[in-house]
Amino acid sequence: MSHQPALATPHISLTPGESIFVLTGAGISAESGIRTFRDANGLWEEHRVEDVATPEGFAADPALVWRFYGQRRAQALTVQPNPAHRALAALEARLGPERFFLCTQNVDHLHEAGGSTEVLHMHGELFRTRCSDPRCPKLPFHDERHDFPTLPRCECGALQRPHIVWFGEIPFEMHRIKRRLQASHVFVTIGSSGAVYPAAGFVREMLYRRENGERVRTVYVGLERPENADAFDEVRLGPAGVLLPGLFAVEG
Ligand code: BV8
Repeated sequence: MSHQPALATPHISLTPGESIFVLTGAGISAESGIRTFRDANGLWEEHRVEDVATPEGFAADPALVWRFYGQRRAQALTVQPNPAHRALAALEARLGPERFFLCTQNVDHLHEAGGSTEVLHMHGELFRTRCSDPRCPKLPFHDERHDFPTLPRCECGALQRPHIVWFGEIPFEMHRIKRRLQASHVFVTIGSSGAVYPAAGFVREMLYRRENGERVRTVYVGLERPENADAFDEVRLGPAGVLLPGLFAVEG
């Protein structure tokens, strides 16, 4: 396993027929001005993210949780995608949906704003709201409200909640994620500390495939070594907005 970022080959090359699974975290939006969790932790009303981003936190103080998400909506409305988002959109356009799969842990809209057309938000989306009652038939809807003088309620009478996967809840579309993990040749994580599961465990699925004799490659791209660095073939250190443009070389 080469961890020599300075000696890493210049490109991540994709030969004809090879497919890629890209997992992104808060680090890819950092250069757009969106706080990562590592620096957001404890900044939100002196609460840890794990405290306000849980069903228990919402049940205990829904007004605090709506303030937390309202602040993030307001901030996200002021930012633009950065060259890293655009580089992934260009790669998607070059490879097409069969060979390129983008799964993000981020709840912001910057991948779409940067031109990505198929984005799997495994932890939900900041600009969508849903009814907190799982029995209510009303579907999640686009919502840019960020100031809540009174708690928002569904027509059914139940509180509305952010359409976000909180700690202790099951991420969305895990079956589709697993299928693409099983089918991809190259796995790249961009800007994630590797602290949150199951996302931080995806790279190990690739290692299991290699132990079964499959030829797979894994690369981490980010500012610092992630907690799961040892599971990657390569760790490339640097800002995503600088490293991503020109990182991929598609052959044929
Ligand atoms: C689940 C929505 C069961 C909220 C989020 C004990 C041990 C292990 C696991 C657990 C445990 N106890 C509980 C668990 C499970 C728990 C978990 O992992 N907890 C952690 C805290 C220990 N996980 C869950 O509860 C998940 N659900 O497990 O259900 C299950 C699962 C599968 C199947 C069946 C049952 C649900 C987790 C989802 C929680 N919701 N987001 C919101 O956004 O408000 S997670 C949230 O935190 C983000 O979405 C993101 O995923 C995560 C933060 O991670 P990162 O994205 O990595 O961000 P971070 O700030 O940490 O790192 C940024 C990185 O970027 C850094 O490395 C930095 O160096 C780098 N960077 C900075 N600038 C740049 C850069 N890189 C490049 N360029 C730059 N410019």
